[in-house]
Amino acid sequence: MGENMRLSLRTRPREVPSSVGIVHLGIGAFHRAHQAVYTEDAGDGWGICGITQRSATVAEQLGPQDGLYSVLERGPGEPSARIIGAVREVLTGDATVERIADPAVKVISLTVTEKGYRHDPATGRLRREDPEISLDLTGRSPRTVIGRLVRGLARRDAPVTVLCCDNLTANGEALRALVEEFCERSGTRIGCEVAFPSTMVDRIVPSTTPEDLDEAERLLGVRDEGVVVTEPFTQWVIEDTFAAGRPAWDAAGAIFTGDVAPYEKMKLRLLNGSHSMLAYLGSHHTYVADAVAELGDAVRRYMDEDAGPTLDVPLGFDLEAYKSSLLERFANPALRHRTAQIAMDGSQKLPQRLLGVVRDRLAAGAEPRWAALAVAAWMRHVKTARELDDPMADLLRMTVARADTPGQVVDGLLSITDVFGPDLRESKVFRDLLVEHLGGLL
Ligand code: CS2
Repeated sequence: MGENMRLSLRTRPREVPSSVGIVHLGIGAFHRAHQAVYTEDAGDGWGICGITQRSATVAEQLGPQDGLYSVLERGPGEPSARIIGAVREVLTGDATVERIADPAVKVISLTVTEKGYRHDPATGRLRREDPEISLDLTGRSPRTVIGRLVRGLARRDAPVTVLCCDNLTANGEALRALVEEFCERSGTRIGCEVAFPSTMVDRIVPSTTPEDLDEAERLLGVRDEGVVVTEPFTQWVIEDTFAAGRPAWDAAGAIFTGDVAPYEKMKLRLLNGSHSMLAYLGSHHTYVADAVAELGDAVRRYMDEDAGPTLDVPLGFDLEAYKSSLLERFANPALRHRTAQIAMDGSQKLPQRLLGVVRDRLAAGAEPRWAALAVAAWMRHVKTARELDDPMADLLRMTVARADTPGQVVDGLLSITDVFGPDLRESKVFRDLLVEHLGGLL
C-alpha cells in the first residue's frame, strides 16, 4: 500500500471550472465533511477557495493533491470513502481580504469555531479586552476573522452572502452584529449589499487518526493525506435570504426555510448540549460511544426533562424520534469521537448549549437538574483538568485556584459574567443544584 500514488488530478482527472464562487474561512475537517460535500453534490460547478485560519496544515495536505481529498464514512456497516473535488484552492489567512474582494465570489462561508469570533458568548459583542481585535481596530493589516471579513467586504461593490456555519445561536444575526460593531468602532463603511442567513449545520466529525488514513488508502487505492472521517448522517438547514445566488444545495439535500431558529435551538440544546454533558460527565472515557453506554439514561433525562420543554418544535417534526436518533449517533462505535475534542472551549460553548436551557427552565419555575449536572461537570473539569483547552483558560484557572469547597468553586465561576451573564448567579435554585452536584462529582 505504501507504494501507492498520492491522490491528485493525475490519479483522478476532472474538469476544473475557472471561477471560484465561494470563499470559505476555516477549512478544517468539518467544512470538508459537510458544506463542501453539499457543494460537490449540488452538481452545478461551484468551486470553493478554502482559507485556513491558524495552521497551514490543510494547505500542505491539499496543495499537492490539487485540492482533492476523501471523506471516510464510518457507520454500522463497512466504511466507505469518496473523493471530493469542490475545493479548488487552499490559501492561508493573509489571502482572505483579497479573495473576499473578488467580484466573482458570491458566498463567503465560515466555520471558524465558537472562539474564532472573539466575542463574549453572554452578550454577543466583540470581547473588549481582546488584544488582536484592538490591533485590528487600529487599522493594521487585519489578522482576526472579523477584521479580515470587514476589510474584504469594504472593498466590494457586488452583493454577497456571508454564511455562518458555526454552532452559535442565530448565527447569521450574531455575525451581522459583530461585523456592524467592528465597522462602527473602526469607522469602516461597507458599500455593497450583504446578506447574513442563519444556518443549522449537523454532522459529527472527529479528528482524523493515522488509522483513518490507512483505511481510506485501503478503500481508494491511493494515499490521501487530507482524509476527513465522519458519520453517515448529515443535515443542513439554511435561511433562504441570499444576496447573489448560491449552489443548488437543496438538490444535495439541504433544507431551505424562512426560519432556522427552531431547528437551530433544537440542535444546539439537544445534540450539542448532550454532547457537552457526555464530554464532561464522561471524561473518564476516551470515546463518546463508551460515555453514552454508561450515561445514556442521564442524557435522555436531560433531553426529556430539561431541554425538550424549552423547544418550539416545528410542525410535523418528530421530537422523540430525533432524540432517539441522537443517542444512536453518539453510540456509533466506529466513529471513535474523543470526549476531549468536545470538552475544549467550554466557556464558548456552554451558553448556547446548556445555559439557555437553564434560563428557560428557571423562568418556567422548574428545576433544571440535568442541565445543572452537566454544568457542574464542566466546573469539575475546570477545577481538576490537567490541561484546560479554552480561550478563557487563564481566568478560569485563576478563579478556581483558591476555591476549596464546591460552594466556592461554583460562586467563583458563576461570577464570570462573560459566560453566565449577570443573571444566573442570582438564582439560588441554580446555585444550590450546582453545589449539590459538584459536591457529588468531586
Ligand atoms: C461537538 C460538535 O465538538 C463539539 O463541541 O459537539 O462539533 C458536534 O459534533 C457537531 O456540532 C455535530 O453537528
